[in-house]
Amino acid sequence: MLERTLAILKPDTVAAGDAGKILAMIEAAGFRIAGMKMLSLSEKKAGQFYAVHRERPFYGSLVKFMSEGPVIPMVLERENAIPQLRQVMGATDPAKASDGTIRKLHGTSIERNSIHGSDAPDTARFEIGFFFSEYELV
Ligand code: 3AN
Repeated sequence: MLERTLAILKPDTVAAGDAGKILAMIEAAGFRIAGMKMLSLSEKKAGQFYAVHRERPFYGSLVKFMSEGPVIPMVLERENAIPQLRQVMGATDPAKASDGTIRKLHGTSIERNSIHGSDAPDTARFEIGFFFSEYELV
């Protein structure tokens, strides 16, 4: 089934100048870019995006990280986009991510792990709507 997911190239990726390399990996993995933009998240917006993690000990630090510089949110489309993107991303902790994955290649810690990808259809719907309106998706 053709599916859409939300990815975010995180501030570490953009600051390192690695956005293009990661985009190339995503396209090579068969995703079509249905929407893309660059913006800076305020701490308030980052906090809203990660509201599900509000009670976790790393929430404050995660919100600071996600608002420290520009990010590139994008909507990606392919068959089984949600699990397929998570496979290309690799495990949350780059140290545990498989060889050749984005996080293994570009992540530097469990927090500064280069890329976000939605984890389920309901979160994908929420996260796509968080950044994009219908007319911005092609
Ligand atoms: P994933 O992004 O792999 O779905 P989540 O949803 O558990 O992982 O975590 C969301 C984000 O929170 C991660 N991408 C990472 O930046 C950060 N994070 C997760 N676990 C930790 C942790 N133990 N310490 C610091 N940051 C974390």
